[in-house]
Amino acid sequence: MKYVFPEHFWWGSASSALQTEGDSRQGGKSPTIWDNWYANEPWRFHQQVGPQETSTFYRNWRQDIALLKQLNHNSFRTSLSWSRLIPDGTGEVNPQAVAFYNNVIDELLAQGIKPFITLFHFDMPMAMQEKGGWENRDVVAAFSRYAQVCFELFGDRVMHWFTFNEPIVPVEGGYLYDFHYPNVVDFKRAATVAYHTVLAHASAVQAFRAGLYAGEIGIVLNLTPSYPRSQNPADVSAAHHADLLFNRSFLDPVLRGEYPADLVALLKTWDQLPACRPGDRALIAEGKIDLLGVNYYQPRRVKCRDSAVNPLAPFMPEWLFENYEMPGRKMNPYRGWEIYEPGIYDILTNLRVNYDNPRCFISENGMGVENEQRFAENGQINDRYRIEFVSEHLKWLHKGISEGSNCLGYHMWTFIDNWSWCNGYKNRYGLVQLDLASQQRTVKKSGEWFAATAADNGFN
Ligand code: BGP
Repeated sequence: MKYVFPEHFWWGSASSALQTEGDSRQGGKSPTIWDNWYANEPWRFHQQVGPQETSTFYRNWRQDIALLKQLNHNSFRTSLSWSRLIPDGTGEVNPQAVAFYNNVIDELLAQGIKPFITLFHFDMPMAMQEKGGWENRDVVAAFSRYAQVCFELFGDRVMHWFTFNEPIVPVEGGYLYDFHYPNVVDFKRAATVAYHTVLAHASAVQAFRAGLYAGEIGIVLNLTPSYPRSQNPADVSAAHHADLLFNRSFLDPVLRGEYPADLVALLKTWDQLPACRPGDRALIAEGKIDLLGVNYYQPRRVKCRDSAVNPLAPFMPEWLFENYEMPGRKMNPYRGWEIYEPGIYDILTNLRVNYDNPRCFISENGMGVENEQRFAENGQINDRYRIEFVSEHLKWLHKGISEGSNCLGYHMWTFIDNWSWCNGYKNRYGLVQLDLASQQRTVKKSGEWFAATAADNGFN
């Protein structure tokens, strides 16, 4: 069977500023939380390099955009760096950064590649974190002003904007599970950070609408379908709670313009509601988007708790459910994440049935692999596992579209092996192999496969 995708389908990949630009202290850029974390806490990452070691897109942008063209991309998402554009977070705009991003956007357009631009991809300027980061409501206004600066500078050419990439990740990593800066474990602070992120998103959307810019604005969410262990009501309720906390806490505000009533009731019950102000509701209602980016890597499998919680311990999501490893599940043997291709179809179906079928696209999907060099044949990585991973996901995506889902494209994570937040270069995701030391780029087999698929708008 041939899987043919709709006309004008977006084929491309995603990346982010900090993971690719390098030169993290050059060109007038100020440090982000990540630059500082790696500089100050190397004991956490003893074998890893920090974000200064990348494919150096800051200097290699022309060469890399030529490679995107070679891979038949018609669209490409990357982020702007707040700390490069406005080094102190709120003040003067850095002309060197403006020149760099103008070059990137103009070159993408010259090559027939639509620039999809994210405003914030995990990289909080240190200057803003010192003021409390997303815990401080003032950062909402600072972000909104940064967004307006970007719309003014680049809005004549960028037609697809995204306020945030995976806003739940800094909440989980930084305020719940201790794998991101600032390494706090406190649910109430996590809820405040999530709430302020939603307000920051809505303020940016409001400014975009007020400025009458061309094009559209959205957000990129990592949606993890939550599957219960069984249809037993306790397991189903556990899955519902996981969905509320990790998907719907962002999905409902941006698609429906309001929080789910049962999430609000849940947080009230546990005395975990963040502080709200008059006018917040109206602002959140203005944050409804034009386009949803869906990042999908793996599902969440949950069950009800087997044991009672300690009522004296601080509240955590795990009071409401437990994660569970489904026996016989298919694993990515090179990364440790479950592979469940129908999940992509379930997400699309949920959006179609329960959210009025929004315009959406798959904004990240991909397979991280350790020690990928072992699959090299005649100097090229023969990553047939990645081709299988992508084609199997695309089949389920195709099914979703054929049933009416309004999915407009598929972007892979990622174009070139890149630096990752907690893993450095351990897990490689690229369609193009990067030799970090020599900076040499070599297209992998999956890159050739992807280029052919994009050119044919489908595959057999
Ligand atoms: C997503 C992020 C990306 C990227 C990817 C792979 O959550 O948006 O920035 O890092 O995951 O994850 P990792 O590099 O941790 O394997």
